[in-house]
Amino acid sequence: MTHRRRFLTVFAATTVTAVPGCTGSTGRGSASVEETSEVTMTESQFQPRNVHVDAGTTVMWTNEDSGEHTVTSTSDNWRVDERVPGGETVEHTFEESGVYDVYCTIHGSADLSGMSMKVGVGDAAIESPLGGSGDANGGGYY
Ligand SMILES: [Cu+2]
Repeated sequence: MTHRRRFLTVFAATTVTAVPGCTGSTGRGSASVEETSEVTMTESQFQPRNVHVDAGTTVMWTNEDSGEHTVTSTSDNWRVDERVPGGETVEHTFEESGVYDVYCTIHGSADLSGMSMKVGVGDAAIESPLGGSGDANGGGYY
């Protein structure tokens, strides 16, 4: 008879975008995917903007600017909204394969324009890497 808590928030990734093959670069140097767990927030942009890590890896975001940024999720597979004051670092461990979209609520937007990035984990490949500063789909500051 109890209907409470029928709709629990799902935090873990339930949809895995598994694409065989490597998380390739498209050939455009500014839109490549880098194998690294270390991301900096520099001049109001994530560097690099597309990273890939193995499942279970802890990704660290270090704010090298003096002003505040945020690490905010905008894909359905996780829920994070963390303030990162200048000089500080936040981290998140990605246990599940998937592509996780991130933006800064101050300098970017949820459509991944402005300050934004993608994290590919495990078997999941980033199919459309975000461009570097100056590209049509990236770099614009808000
Ligand atoms: Cu920011």
